[in-house]
Amino acid sequence: MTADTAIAQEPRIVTEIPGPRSRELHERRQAVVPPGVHSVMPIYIDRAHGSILVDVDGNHIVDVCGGIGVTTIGHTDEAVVAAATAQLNKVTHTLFTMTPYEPYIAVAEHLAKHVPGEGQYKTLLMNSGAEAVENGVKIARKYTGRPGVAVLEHAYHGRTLLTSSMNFKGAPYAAGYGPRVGDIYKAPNSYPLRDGLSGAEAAARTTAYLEKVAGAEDLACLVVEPIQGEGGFVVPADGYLPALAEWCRSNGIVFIADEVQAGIARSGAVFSIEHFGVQPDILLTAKGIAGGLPLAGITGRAEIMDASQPGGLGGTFGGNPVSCAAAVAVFEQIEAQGLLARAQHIEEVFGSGLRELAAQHPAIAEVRGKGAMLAIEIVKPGTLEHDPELVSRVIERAMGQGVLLLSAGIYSNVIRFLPSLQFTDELIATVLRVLDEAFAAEAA
Ligand code: PLZ
Repeated sequence: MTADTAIAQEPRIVTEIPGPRSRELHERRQAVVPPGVHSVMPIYIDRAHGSILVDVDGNHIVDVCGGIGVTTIGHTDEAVVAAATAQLNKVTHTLFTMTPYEPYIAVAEHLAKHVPGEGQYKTLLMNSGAEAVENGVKIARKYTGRPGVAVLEHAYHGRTLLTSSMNFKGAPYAAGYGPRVGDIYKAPNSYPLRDGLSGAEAAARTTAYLEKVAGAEDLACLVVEPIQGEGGFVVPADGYLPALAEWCRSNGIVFIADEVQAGIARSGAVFSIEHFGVQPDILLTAKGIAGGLPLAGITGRAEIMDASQPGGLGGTFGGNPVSCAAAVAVFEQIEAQGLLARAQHIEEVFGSGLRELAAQHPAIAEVRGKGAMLAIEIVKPGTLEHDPELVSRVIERAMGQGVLLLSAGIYSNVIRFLPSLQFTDELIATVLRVLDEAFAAEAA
């Protein structure tokens, strides 16, 4: 079996949405899958290629979500499928901490090459974004000998017990699963649309808060998404991240960039932190790194990574050979397919189209983001009041036209766009037209 490259890269709706087969599967699922595992769109997918999902009813859906920023390179990219298939046929598992293999090293080399910073960088591989965050915190604690974990308001870091305690949004992620993990401090972030602060002012507010509430000398790390993902694609004001990094450096705090959503070419740079001129001590990757297979990286300065004792780090599936082979292909394809330029092109075309929409529809308060990580924040016109109902109605209308969109933001007040880097100008035009019609219909 090879990838279904024949899938036409356009929307095609042939049944009601969800269609009869999706509804049947959804019914079947109720008996065996708990409701805590909620699916935003109960449309069951059969196959996919490039930027198109084909559901079990034969509907072609334009994927502007990419499994939340995972299929950055596109669904079933041929090079990724070939590399993973070849590895699958060679060896699928040995456990790197038992009897290791080369692809793990190759991924670590790619990460070390791309992470912005001088000196030696080393990588631990795990399976998921949350595990990357968990291990980043462990490693920082071991290195500093301190307990405290600083995070920012509006942040999202995962669903394990530690990471769900780090998320800004307690409900639904941590509610009912307590006691929550202690020694986590949630400091104000930079949110230019809403706080009106310069980067320096916002950073001073963040660090003053942490010095008062946590005490800098108690902090092992500050974990920051350079561009917040679930929080609503919040791009911090210029100078904010460099000021935080400098403050961390002068206080012996490990600066951890959570690049799980923004990383791996999505933002138009391999890592989104590059846009801000910051060299992180530890950089976390997952999602897009292996083109859809589970893999996560914790890449840090050698001195920090080397502080952990042999046996302190790892896990059965961490750095699975098939995932590693896929990740190597992803890194190779970033260059071979000019994916950074593709992301920049998407920012230009999609971004300017969204700004045109914002000029016509007063519910769009702001267009923001970088590369193929773009968003619009939705408000009641003339105010900064959130309008999550409008967000969900626009998303529903788009789905009816075969365009899969996703919300973001603490108040579900943002529509985010995470197209693959294969997203064509025609598809961008389709999404813009569908949005334009949806906002016009809602305003009528
Ligand atoms: N850090 C910045 O965006 C995952 C959540 C999907 P995992 N975000 C999408 C869902 O509904 O569970 C994320 C992230 C950032 C960490 C994570 C966690 O990554 O691979 O989901 O564990």
